[in-house]
Amino acid sequence: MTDVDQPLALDHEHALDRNYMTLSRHVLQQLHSFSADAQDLSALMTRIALAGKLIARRLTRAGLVEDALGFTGRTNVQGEAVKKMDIFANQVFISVFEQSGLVCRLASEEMEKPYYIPENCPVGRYTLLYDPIDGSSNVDINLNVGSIFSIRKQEGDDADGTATDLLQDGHKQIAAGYILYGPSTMLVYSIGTGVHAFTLDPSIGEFILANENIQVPTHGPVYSVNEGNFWQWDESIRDYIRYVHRHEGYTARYSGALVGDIHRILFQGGVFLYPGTIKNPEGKLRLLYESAPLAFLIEQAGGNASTGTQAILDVVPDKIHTRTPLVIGSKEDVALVESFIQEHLREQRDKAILTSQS
Ligand code: AHM
Ligand code: MG
Repeated sequence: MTDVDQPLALDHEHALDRNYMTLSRHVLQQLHSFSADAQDLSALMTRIALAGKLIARRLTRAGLVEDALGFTGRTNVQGEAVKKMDIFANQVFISVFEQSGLVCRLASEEMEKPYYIPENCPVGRYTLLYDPIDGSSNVDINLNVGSIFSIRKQEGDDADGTATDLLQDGHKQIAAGYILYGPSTMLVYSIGTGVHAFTLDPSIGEFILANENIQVPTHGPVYSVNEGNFWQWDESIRDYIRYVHRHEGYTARYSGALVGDIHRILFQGGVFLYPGTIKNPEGKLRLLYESAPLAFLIEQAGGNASTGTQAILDVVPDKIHTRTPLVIGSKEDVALVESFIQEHLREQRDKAILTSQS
């Protein structure tokens, strides 16, 4: 071997020694199977990844192209102002699942009713639930946003189009995750075999495995909450916040985009809270598109998610746009918030007993 060959040989080895694990291969590997169900899940994840790439591309050019930034002038089913990127991203998910043969229905926080793809329905056995752009108020200021997704198997033929089979608890999810549009685009998913993160390599257009079997620390320093709502909360939540103010080792982080805040907590530990307020006793976040998928993910990573009094995954919604309070993150930190809530409930019960006796 000549001296000239040597560096070339080394380069070649280095190119191969990082195992470029793609998302679709990873899904099949996780399931140890090439069964029809495994192939379906792999195909579903590949389509979600495609939606993520299309949205990421639009976001990176949002300041340069017409009609990417700002509001549409319309409000959605929850009465919130709709942004142009919300509509674009919502449509991207629909488009990538049309002609997929996999998904019969898509339900998103931007659509009042599920969207049916009739040509898929005879064979498409899955429903995709999603928040196309989570934290969309960040779009116009070029900060991170995300997409959240969840997959459920369709139960029954839903002939009357009421989608009542979606009104079931979060244990019915077979996959969930998010795409984070930050300095790089990351896709984090779980199909019930742990939590795995992929980074988009734009030069080859593939999501490449970055972190496998992520475990959320049992405790972390971060508490992530919109403290502007302090006087809107129940006293128990105010007491928890007073507690973290008075104890060392806590630090506040709040980005205005749930996906970014959860991503930080997944890797570094801590707790995210969106409690009920006087105006919205059930909080802001929607169970089927936000809280339940993230609860599925965080539990797979060894963390916890709760309404404060009930596990998020046990909550049965009464309509598809149901909201719930959310406390999610490291096990110990979620338990601490819950302990403040329990303490207040005990005090209220004791007071009620005393009043009834007097
Ligand atoms: P969106 O999906 O309509 O953007 O709303 C959800 C977002 C979350 O990403 C974020 O945590 C929260 O709303 C922020 O709300 P607030 O501004 O009330 O703190
Ligand atoms: Mg959202």
